[in-house]
Amino acid sequence: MSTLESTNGLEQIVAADGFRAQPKGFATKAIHVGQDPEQWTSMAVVPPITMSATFKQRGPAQHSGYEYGRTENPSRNVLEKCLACLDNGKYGLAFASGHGVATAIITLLKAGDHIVASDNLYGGTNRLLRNFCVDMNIAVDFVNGTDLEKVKAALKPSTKLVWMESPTNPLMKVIDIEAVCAEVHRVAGILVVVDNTFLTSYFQRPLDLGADIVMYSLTKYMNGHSDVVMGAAIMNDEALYKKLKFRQNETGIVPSPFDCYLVNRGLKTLSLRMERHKLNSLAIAKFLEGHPKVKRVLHPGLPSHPQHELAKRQSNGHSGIMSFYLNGDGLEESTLFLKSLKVFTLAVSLGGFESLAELPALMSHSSESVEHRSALGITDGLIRLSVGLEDVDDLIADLEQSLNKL
Ligand code: P1T
Repeated sequence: MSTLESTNGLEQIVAADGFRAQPKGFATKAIHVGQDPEQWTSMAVVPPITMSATFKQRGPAQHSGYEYGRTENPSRNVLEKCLACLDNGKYGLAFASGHGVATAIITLLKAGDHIVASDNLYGGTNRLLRNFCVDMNIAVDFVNGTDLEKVKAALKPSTKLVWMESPTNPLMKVIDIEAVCAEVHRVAGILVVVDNTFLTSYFQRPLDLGADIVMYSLTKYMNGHSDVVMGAAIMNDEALYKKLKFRQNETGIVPSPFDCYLVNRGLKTLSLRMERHKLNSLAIAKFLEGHPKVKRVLHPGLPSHPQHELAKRQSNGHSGIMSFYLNGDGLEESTLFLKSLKVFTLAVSLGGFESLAELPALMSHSSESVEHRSALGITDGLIRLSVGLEDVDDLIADLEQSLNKL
């Protein structure tokens, strides 16, 4: 069931859960774009995996468009076209990991430039910005992205990049992407990068909200099967695409053709998987919110979430990622809880078919300083879940038996 609502004069379809309704055609695009069987002589319905590292030339510098596997690869091109289309973007580029994308984007900057980054990012991204950028003489300021005034105040004449995730890892803060982009773009020459890993193009399309680059750790939902490490960047601007494509080849941060095939296969079920992740995670969030051993649940689909209304306006739903604070904030309690889980696996990463649980303070965000973590609220009692596709009753029973141990 859906209704029409008007926000800022723009009509949007609202789904029964209050989020924007999914635009039509997503699943069809995920299954077909970039992979018309007429493109290859075999007419194979499944895009062939081209492992060849090099390609025959008819004469010197007379190649078919494919010259060398690092520069171009047919399996990678299939995936890149499909990824671009799913984000309503013109151009897609695949990289060897999510961090590979981030590194390639940073190489667009030069010494003396400045980055404004959200204070809550994946621990590894935070580390890359704090160490690598600073070593390259690129300054970085971290600000609370939910506070537009703070973002505005952090911009300098040397600012070239604004970097954010929404929702953030692991605190699930929702940033108003449209408002940040509008503010930042008042100044010419600053790129806004949105890491859309947590929601995927199925639930949120940052380019439509004004971002210049949307980036992914494809390792997560987009592949969805926890068997590939890969990343991607999607954009509309041709000049930017050409620069980043040049860097993709120049730095050599490219994925293997086989991995491209796997991610392309994963995309075929993205819409189905995300719908199930959404249902399972919301049921679990509601269960945890009513549990006496739980202090607070962070899930943008809950009315108690501080940016619940924004999340509904900005995205089409929420994935399987959520965090919660146990009543006791001690390591002993969180360790006992995590070690008692039987269906959830204690591991970093997220977005696969299987349910995972982890302790950000000691795992995904352990590279951040204690001061930074405690200022943000990444305490020893904060648990992050990646709710998978198992039967939700089994997942709830698992959480319950583990909470009962405390
Ligand atoms: O692992 P890699 O494919 O390089 O992606 C890094 C990355 C980028 N952006 C976000 C939002 C991420 O969550 C990650 C990786 N995150 C984990 C491994 C984790 O456990 O949070």
